Amino acid sequence: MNRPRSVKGAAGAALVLAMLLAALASSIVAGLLWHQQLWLRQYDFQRDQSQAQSLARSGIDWARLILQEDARSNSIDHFGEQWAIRLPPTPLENGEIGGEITDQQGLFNLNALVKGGTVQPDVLARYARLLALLNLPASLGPALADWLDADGEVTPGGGVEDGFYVALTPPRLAANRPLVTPDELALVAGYAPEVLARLRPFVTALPPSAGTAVNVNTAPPEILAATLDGLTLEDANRLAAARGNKPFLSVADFRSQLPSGIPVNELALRVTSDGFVVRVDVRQGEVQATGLALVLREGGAWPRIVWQMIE
Ligand SMILES: [Ca+2]
Ligand SMILES: [Ca+2]
Repeated sequence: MNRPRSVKGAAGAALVLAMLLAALASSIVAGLLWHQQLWLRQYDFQRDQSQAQSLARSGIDWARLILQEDARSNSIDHFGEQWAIRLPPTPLENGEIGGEITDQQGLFNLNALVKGGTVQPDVLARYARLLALLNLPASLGPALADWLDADGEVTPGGGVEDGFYVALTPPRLAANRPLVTPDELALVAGYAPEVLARLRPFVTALPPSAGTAVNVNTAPPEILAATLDGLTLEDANRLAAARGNKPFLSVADFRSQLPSGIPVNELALRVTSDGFVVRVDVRQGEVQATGLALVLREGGAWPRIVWQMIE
């Protein structure tokens, strides 16, 4: 017996509606589950991220403690000390932590080129020797001096002031203040990426309070040769190799091992370090965090953080 057409149509519509409702219900459930999973994943991510960042901060404080203990227990600084030992990635709950403390006092302090707003000719001469040793253009010295100094007068030999920078796209002005990090060199005339790559291992940006003298126990041979006019790179290499077994105990000790006839400015040399860069790498779950800080030892005080980045 045939059912009336309308009843048949109604049953068909009901079936389609039921199927639609089932499909909607399952997509709502799937959506809810997906949202819940997303929420849980976001929760995990945020928890891991905040843990990783707080571990990076703790790592920097731990490095400060190592540096303070070192200052208490001895009066020279060299690569044979505890602070100089790199911590390889070390497992901890839900991740790992590693890091290193890098001496900055053996490097050329770019900010020393200018003191009280005025270019220091002796420091500029040291920088010129470093640039020559690295086969970099001599004009980089005056260009940086003008970037740092307070006046608007162009330093001879390649200096440029605001007139050069305002003509750039986008225009800018010379900073006329010390660098916070050497990365700012990228803004200075002539400091192209390939120049920075060559220069970066030898330079730092310490605040004026860290002084301008370099630690002869940690300075790369190029810095020793640049600091002491007349010292060849070959002699500097020999001095650097010798200190590996026996660090210099004093500037006089270092001086006694120099070839004869090298004029020594004792104010440019030291056997201690105040400035250090601390780097801490942390992983928590799938989240990575890095802590980076410039730390300064000042007397026996708790080492000061000059700047810090956690990301
Ligand atoms: Ca020490
Ligand atoms: Ca100037």
